[in-house]
Amino acid sequence: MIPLDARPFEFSLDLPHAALVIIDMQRDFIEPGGFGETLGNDVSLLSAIVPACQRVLGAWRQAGGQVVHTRESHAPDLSDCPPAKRLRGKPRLRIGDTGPMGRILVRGEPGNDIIPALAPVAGETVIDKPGKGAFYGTDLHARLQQAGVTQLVFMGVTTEVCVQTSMREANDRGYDCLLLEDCTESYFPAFKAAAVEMLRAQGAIIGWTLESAGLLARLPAAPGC
Ligand code: C5J
Repeated sequence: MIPLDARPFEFSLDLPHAALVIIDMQRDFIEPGGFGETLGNDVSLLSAIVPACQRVLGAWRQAGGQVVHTRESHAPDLSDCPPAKRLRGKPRLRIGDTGPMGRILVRGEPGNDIIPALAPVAGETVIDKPGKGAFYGTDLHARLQQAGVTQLVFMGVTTEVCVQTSMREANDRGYDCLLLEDCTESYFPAFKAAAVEMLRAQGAIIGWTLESAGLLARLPAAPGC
């Protein structure tokens, strides 16, 4: 066990039984012209966390840890996108419409890819999820159980939407969840701050939080170290 000085109290990282879960670090959310921007958001806020996410991903891989990437995405015929999701609000482009990076949030389109800086490598799990949560409509829970995973370390975007939803789903399924505070971001800084507070409140009711430096200082340099 690796003791981490997390909040609201110590998190004992069991590296062989932990997975790093990177939520939706996709071009559609992080680059201009994607879904995030069509909703009226300033996407530059999100790209600021990429270097911190890269450092953690690199160290986690070096330590031999398991990695899961998620993509919020829909089938080309949008059969997994309920009208309540597609028609909500007044974005410039809706899910399935064609934008500068291809069809918005559609699998296989350039905008739906994970950003090159955090691209998955062979052996890592990639989950396409039609909802906000990583467990809804996916086989993630079965895959994690198969791999003996009991702890999840979260990074990604956006904090109060897909990250928080996924953490809550994971908590209800019995996983211990740790959120890396400087490796998650929202288009709304106040929402990020509130989400981080509420997740760890009441004795880690949903999970723990930690700045990534606290994890990087403790990860072994190579598997088994
Ligand atoms: C949103 C996400 N914000 N990945 N998706 O629609 O948080």
